[in-house]
Amino acid sequence: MEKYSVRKQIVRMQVSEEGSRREKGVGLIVVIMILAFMLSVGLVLIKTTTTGKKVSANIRYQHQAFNAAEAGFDAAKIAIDGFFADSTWVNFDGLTLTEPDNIDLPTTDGTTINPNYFRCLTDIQILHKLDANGDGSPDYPNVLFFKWPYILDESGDLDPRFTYTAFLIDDEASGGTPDANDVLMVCIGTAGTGSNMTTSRLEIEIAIETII
Ligand SMILES: [Ca+2]
Ligand SMILES: [Ca+2]
Repeated sequence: MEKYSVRKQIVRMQVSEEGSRREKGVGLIVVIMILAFMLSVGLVLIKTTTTGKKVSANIRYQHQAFNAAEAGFDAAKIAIDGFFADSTWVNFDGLTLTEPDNIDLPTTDGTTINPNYFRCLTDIQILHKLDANGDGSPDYPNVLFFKWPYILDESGDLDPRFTYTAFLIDDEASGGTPDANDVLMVCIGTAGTGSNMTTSRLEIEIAIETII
């Protein structure tokens, strides 16, 4: 009997030892789970913070590109006002962009969509098309401004990241009665360079106002 009871005790001890080992195991798993949870929360936080930064940087670039397009409109309007003031221009006839590849025509033959129509192209595609040889100057006439920098950086030099491009498009190129006294002004603003470039486009109808 005694022998049996001792054995039983030993068995109990073993059981309780196993129990405490299991508790330790559970504790460890809980700790690991908490750590994993904290780690995942940390990862989510880091991801959210980085994404947030990216989004705010994108919004900032969008604003800067839009500001650049607006600056392009202001500069082009001042230049055109000057051309009319000194009679260099009398109307918009022959001063709109037609090259390359009939960029002002929505269709190639009246029915087939022209893939080179400026509204079928992204801003970056238009900029590349206008300067295919990449020397920084437009390869075609009738571009009022091409990638024109206008903001000074910290050292007082023009910052190449912020530019505007402006040209005129015949607003009746797609049809309608030609009117040389009105035209569509297209302004493309850029912020950033290379693959980090953000662009913005403005299309504004302008007309000659006769002051009597
Ligand atoms: Ca060029
Ligand atoms: Ca017109």
